[in-house]
Amino acid sequence: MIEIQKKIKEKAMLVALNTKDRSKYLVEEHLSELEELADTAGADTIFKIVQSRSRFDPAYYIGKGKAEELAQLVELNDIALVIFDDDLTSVQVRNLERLFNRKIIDRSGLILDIFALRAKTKEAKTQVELAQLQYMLPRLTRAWTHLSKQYGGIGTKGPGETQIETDRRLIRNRISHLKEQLKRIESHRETQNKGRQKHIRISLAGYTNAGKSTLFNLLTSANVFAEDKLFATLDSTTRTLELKSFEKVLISDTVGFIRKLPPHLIASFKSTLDEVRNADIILHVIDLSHPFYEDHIKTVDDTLKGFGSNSKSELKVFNKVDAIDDKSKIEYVRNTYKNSVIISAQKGLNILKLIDILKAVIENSYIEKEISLTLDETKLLSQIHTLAEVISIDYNEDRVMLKFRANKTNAKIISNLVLKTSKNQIPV
Ligand SMILES: Nc1nc2c(ncn2[C@@H]2O[C@H](COP(=O)(O)OP(=O)(O)OP(=O)(O)O)[C@@H](O)[C@H]2O)c(=O)[nH]1
Ligand SMILES: [Mg+2]
Repeated sequence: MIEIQKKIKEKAMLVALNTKDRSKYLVEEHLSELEELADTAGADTIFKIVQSRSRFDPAYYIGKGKAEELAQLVELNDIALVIFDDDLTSVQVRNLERLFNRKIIDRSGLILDIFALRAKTKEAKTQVELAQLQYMLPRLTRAWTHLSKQYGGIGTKGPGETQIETDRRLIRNRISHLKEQLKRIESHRETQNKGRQKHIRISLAGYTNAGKSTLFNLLTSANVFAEDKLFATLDSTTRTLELKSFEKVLISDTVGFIRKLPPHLIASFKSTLDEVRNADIILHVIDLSHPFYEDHIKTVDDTLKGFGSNSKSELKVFNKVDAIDDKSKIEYVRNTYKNSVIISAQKGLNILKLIDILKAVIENSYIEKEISLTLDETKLLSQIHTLAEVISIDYNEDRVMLKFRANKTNAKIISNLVLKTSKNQIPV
């Protein structure tokens, strides 16, 4: 994490491959996204290099001749780090480091650095450190083999290897320590969430920089940090959304996604992403002004699927319409994405429509039920209160009539609870 401080204003060269299965246009777009990432991490991009090649080179990622040519360019221009758009194998990193004699970073490494730079809370810091160490572990050989080869003549090979083993052991210990810590944070969060079970939960999700935090602030008058940089938000913040006729609706803003998000990162951000995973409704925010917004939608959909989101419904929110001149783009979105709304969070355009649609979706997610309990079964009442909004309770002589409103999952849980306690008939 200290690394990043040093990287500020470092000159960088970005390298990508245009292999047979990729279009030139897409490779260039990926490279400009990599430039944004580099900028967020504090690096100055001096060169962007694309090599056309039928496939990756197993030893150098790009061709060896090209690598040698670039190494000279790096030397001549005082470039401090070389960033590759795809993830490199440890062999490639080692070979490239030797050839360039510079820091070699791949896309995952860069994203991890940005997360480390952005992490503010203890939870986010722990999550990032865990992901960083897991990423580092298999790559640990590089520096030491590099050094032991370099100084091989004076017999440092043995101590070098011992050092790797020591480092590996230390890292493994730290990883288990961090995992323990995260478990504790997670169980604390679960306790916190218990009180929230009965409320409808909405989660904002989307590609990084789509405008999630801006929309969140607008809807809740919160003050979440929003910025035109990638990964401004790493934690989740939950607030109440005031909607007339609903007791309480909770809305959360959380970390954004990007293509090729390192799997370690997704795994260690599990508890943060649980907000999204367990939401009743996902508001999928999309930056409509981005030329590749449809690729972004696909990345987000795949990422959500990838970590097993079990949200019941999703509404696509096309944001930044104020930055669109092309009317046909808006028309296209209207015709293609049925379950969607087009807004500007920054200019407050179409927000009332968004709220109306949201109310309808919420209405759909809630179920109202009436059940009759024997006096003995009233011991379930406190549990029911945590799972549902109780609308009314009428005490008769030997029975209690209970009217409640809950999301579909909780309504089912309550039905099962009552069934388990007795052979009560539940009117549907
Ligand atoms: N033109 C325009 N810009 C917007 C709009 N909404 C947000 N932005 C800008 O887009 C940038 C990113 O906004 P954020 O709200 O930080 O985006 P985010 O999705 O929370 O981003 P991360 O937390 O980094 O994933 C900021 O510079 C916002 O001012 C909009 O409706 N129109
Ligand atoms: Mg944000």
